[in-house]
Amino acid sequence: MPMTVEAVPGQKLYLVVVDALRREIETGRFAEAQLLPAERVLCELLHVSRTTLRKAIADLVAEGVLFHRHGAGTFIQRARPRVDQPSSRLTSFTEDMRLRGLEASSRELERGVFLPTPEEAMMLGAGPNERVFRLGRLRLADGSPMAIERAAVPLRYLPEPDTVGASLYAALAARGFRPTRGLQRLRATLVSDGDAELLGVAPNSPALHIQRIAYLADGSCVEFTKSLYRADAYDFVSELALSSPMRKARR
Ligand code: 16G
Repeated sequence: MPMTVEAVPGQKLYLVVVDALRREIETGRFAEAQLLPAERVLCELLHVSRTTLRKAIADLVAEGVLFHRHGAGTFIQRARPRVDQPSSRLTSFTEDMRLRGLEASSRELERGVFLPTPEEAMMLGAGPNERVFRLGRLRLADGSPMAIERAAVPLRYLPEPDTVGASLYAALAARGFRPTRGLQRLRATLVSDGDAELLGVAPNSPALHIQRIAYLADGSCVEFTKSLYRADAYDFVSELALSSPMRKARR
């Protein structure tokens, strides 16, 4: 199917290419591969120069329609699941996605046993020589990147870290250490170049930085996790109620 583009006088050609590519993507032209054809092929198809094509692609990357994967090419961002997440429930990513009918998966970025960083030791209440299991993952829902999570768990709760499978909470539960209470701190941030590439967003896109400290029923700290959630993928929803002293005061 030809895709020749033409700019009317006064119109920038690369913007016409942006519209043409967006239209083709929306109608599912490249849907099967999710990979944009090579520059050379697109230039021939559209009868435009590489410079024009690159400018158009850069615009679509900034918009979040396309993303570059280093060494692999330019990909089409699939329609992203958007998730409402109640901020008061201590659930795991796997459970959250399952509840929404989405399939959770992960790409491991780091897995190993380390001496804790000063921050981890402080947050986990671990001694400086107590080793921690560290697990860094890109979390996906139905194949779309949602978040980067970097978790640290004192090794005493997971002495065989190699046995941790798809769900960290399932592994903790299997040993009787499923956290029962958590504290979460959430703030807005902008993603760095490296994290942007993993999340499939433009560098400096907005994101939610979340820090979770999770405890066992006896009050000991079992998890310290720092996460970076795509701002366009997650809405954190809080239920609000008048606190009891205020309720009494109103009677
Ligand atoms: C959630 C938690 C994260 C926890 C993970 C376990 C937030 C912000 N974070 O993503 O702290 O480590 O679940 O998920 O909700 P998993 O059991 O699927 O590995």
